[in-house]
Amino acid sequence: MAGQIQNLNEEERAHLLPLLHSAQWVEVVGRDAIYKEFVFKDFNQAFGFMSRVALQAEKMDHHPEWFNVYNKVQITLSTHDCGGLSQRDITLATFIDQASLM
Ligand code: HBI
Repeated sequence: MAGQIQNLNEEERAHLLPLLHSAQWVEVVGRDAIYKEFVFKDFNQAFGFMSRVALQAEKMDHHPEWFNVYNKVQITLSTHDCGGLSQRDITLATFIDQASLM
């Protein structure tokens, strides 16, 4: 990836975190990351969702930390390259929310 990845600054956080919270993303305790749990009807729905997210993550070179059992998918987003939250996490979180509704 070209260019340095910047941590979200205070102004960006003040603007973006309330929007994420209203979409049920929460901040991870002890780590600069966001987390959300998705529950689907069954494993097929969960895995279809994961497939959509996987393809987008690969395009972005930005991969979720995630855990799946049956119909449940738990996702943590953070940018290792800057040791915390960046705009990439926000962009992927927005895509993930849309993919969960398909
Ligand atoms: N995915 N979520 C996330 N965060 C990263 O910093 C990241 C990634 N996928 C690939 C990637 N970084 C590469 O740039 C290398 O650091 C592996």
